[in-house]
Amino acid sequence: MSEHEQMAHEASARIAGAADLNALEAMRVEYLGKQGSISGLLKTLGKMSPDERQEKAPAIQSLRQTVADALTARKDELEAAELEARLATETLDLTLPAPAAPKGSVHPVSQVMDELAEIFADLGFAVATGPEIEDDWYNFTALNMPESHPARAMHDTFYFPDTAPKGGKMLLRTHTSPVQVRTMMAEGAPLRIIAPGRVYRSDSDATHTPMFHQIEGLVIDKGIHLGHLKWTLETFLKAFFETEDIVLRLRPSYFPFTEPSVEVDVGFAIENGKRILGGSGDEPGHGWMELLGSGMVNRRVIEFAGLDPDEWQGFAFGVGVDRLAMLKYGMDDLRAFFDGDTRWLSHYGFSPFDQPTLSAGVGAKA
Ligand code: 2NM
Repeated sequence: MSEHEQMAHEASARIAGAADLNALEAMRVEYLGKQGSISGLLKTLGKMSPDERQEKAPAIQSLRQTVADALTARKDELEAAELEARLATETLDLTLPAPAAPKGSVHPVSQVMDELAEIFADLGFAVATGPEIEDDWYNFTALNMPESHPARAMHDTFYFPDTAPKGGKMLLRTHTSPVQVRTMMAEGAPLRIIAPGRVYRSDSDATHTPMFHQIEGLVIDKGIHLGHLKWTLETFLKAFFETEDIVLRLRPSYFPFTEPSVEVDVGFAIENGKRILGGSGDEPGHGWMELLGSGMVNRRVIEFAGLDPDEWQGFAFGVGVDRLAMLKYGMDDLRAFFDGDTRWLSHYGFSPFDQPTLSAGVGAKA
């Protein structure tokens, strides 16, 4: 065996036994680096005569090639072994639950608004909307509350400095009734609408927030009377609370926009200290809870809206959406509705995927 074959043999054996990639790199530098022993041999070729070089070069080139091949082969082996080791230790447990993705929920007010829209749609009511910044005339005058009317003071109105086109100041609507006036004027009669939305009154405590939600309903047709009002409210409340056991009490009241006006109470019982809707409020241990206001639309309002009150009659009602949500879903502090606390929302919020079964619907329990 020649001197170079001997060197190739020894180097190959050492390289094949390199313990890791660091040891292998040290060997590459030792043989093939700038100062390496094989590099040194290659440099001697430059100083030789052409004849001598022709004779010695093949053996040195062959040595360099053998060592380079050995280095590559061992490097592949060590890298494969390293990958094997990582695959063996860095396992992923695919049976672990995935981290929960944050998800939104439907606010109870939105949920109840949707439920109400669905129930009234079953009864043939369309949804009407209008501006929250209103003209004094639509919010008050057209609803039979002239400038000096004491009911205006009861509304704790937020006014803007701007003068309204029809006189008075611009304001934040105190109820959604101006939507009903606007719809009567735009569409005429007959009419069956609900007007849901935000309303504003300067008032704030545990049961009042300066912004709250209301739904008002309006039916204008020929020969409409209190019986239609009572049936409609009874049917709506039974569908909303998903029980046939709803007893109403209609009490005479006063609103400037209705005549006669009736306040509607619903009977409740007390179970484990909690009010449960159902039954007559006159039973021992029962009571009546005021739920909404309503009445036959005042003929002056029908006139203001441009219709002939001798031809068209109607009933109307108004109810607080936030209050309905509290009653149906057992929430006790109105202010929490508008704090935007995501813990409260994730506790009381609704899944958007439940929308097809919003409520039992009208007549579902009959
Ligand atoms: C209520 C009570 C009674 C009402 C009246 C009207 C309109 F525009 F048709 F005249 N809309 N809503 C009404 C009637 C509202 O809320 C307690």
